[in-house]
Amino acid sequence: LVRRYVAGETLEEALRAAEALEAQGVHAILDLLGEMVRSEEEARAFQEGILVLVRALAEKPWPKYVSVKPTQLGLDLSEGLALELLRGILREAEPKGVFVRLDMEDSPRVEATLRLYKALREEGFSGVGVVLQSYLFRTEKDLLDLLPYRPNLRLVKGAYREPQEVAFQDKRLIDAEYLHLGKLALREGLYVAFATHDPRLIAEVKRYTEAFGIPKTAFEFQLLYGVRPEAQRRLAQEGYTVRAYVPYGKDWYPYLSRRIAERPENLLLVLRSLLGG
Ligand code: FMN
Repeated sequence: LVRRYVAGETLEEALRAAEALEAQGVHAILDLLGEMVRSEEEARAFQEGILVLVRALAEKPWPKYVSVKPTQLGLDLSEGLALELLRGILREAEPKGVFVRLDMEDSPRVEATLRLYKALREEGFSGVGVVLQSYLFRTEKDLLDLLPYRPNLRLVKGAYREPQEVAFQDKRLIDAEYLHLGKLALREGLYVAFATHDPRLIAEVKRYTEAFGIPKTAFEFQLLYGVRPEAQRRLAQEGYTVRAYVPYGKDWYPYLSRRIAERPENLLLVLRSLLGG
């Protein structure tokens, strides 16, 4: 079911997918699917699931990396709860060398997510990163505000449907802003994860970094599991660090809905897999 985009329902299946990626020189970002929880118990259960993941990864010889969503850890119930649960994850992850990426969700949650990131850094955690979205008008200012934290940054276009009051709607503007923000971050010396499948943007990042002598160790590419797998392998063969975002778990519906909204052709693939193709 939906196997192209989701590694499976269990941690074991996700670890097998990660192992297969490793064999191709691509590293995994493991993501226990879940978001927008409505009770503290659910948030705590997700924290426990993420801790199980962190402990399993600690045993692996590969680069260890997870993504978590603030609303999976109760952000909509209370920012304090999300901070407490994140802190608990970082206390285990950091000593085990597991990097924790705070995914960025929709625009009403951006401000609080940035506060969580800054609070964790101010508490002394360093193995945590943030995401910025080029479709939001506010993002350049957010990037400038984050500079003193020297963030490990993931740059994306943005996956949520946002109103025209807060976000660019035109793909050309979103792309132009993406490159503008990415180049600004690189010039500032930040480590940037360029998370996109867009061949034009990937080519421009390669061109820009080559032209300015920015080494391949100063940035990386990230793509989603099942999307352009051949490009993932090729980039890795070219000597770039490449990570694939590997979602697993039972809560796949919102994740797949966003993938279908991005590329309506994806619906066909999903229907085909539901029909047992
Ligand atoms: N979108 C978000 O809004 N927040 C995220 O945290 C986020 N993380 C992503 C991580 C990876 C590895 C990738 C590849 C994408 C992520 N996205 C995220 C989705 C992008 O915003 C975008 O919707 C998707 O990549 C399709 O656009 P593309 O043409 O750049 O590939």
